[in-house]
Amino acid sequence: MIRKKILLLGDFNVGKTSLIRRYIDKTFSEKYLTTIGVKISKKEIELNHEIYEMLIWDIEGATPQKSIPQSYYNGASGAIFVADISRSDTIEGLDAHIQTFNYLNPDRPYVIAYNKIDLLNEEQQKELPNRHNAFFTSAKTDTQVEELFTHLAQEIFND
Ligand code: G3D
Ligand code: MG
Repeated sequence: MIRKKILLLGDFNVGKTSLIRRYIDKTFSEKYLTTIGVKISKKEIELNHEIYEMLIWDIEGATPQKSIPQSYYNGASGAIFVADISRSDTIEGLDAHIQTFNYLNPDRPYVIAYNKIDLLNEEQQKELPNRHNAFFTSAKTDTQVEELFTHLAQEIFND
């Protein structure tokens, strides 16, 4: 079985853990690395009649980006960067997260989740940021969550 490590990155409270919970079905298993406050969730995905496994890494609590241990990044095949669409500071914060990841894991695919899309009204939804590989997700209403993870998996496993 081919197994790949995927990181969830983004500011505190944007919905990283909620997206993972929404994506992972009832057969998930999880493991705690309590020493560094990282939770790893496992998810199998079928692509082109093959089963692959994603190990999805998530940091517990409010860890400032500068204090994320290098071991979190080591060996990652891809990443999901999450912002809260209703909080511009978390959108502005994306680039710093992406830069750090690109520096430590050059040329790895990633996707962006502008999460909490359910909080925007119709008017606001017409003026969404336009960015490559971006998805407008809601962990609350289950919007584009499957698509987000599947797109990244395709980029990782189909290369
Ligand atoms: P984090 O892991 O990035 O820190 P969490 O974020 O997944 O812990 O979510 C932070 C808060 O945002 C939680 O609220 C969670 O319920 C809420 N949230 C996550 N995703 C969405 C979403 O798509 N829409 C809405 N409306 N809320 C969301 P609480 O109140 O439990 O702290
Ligand atoms: Mg969390």
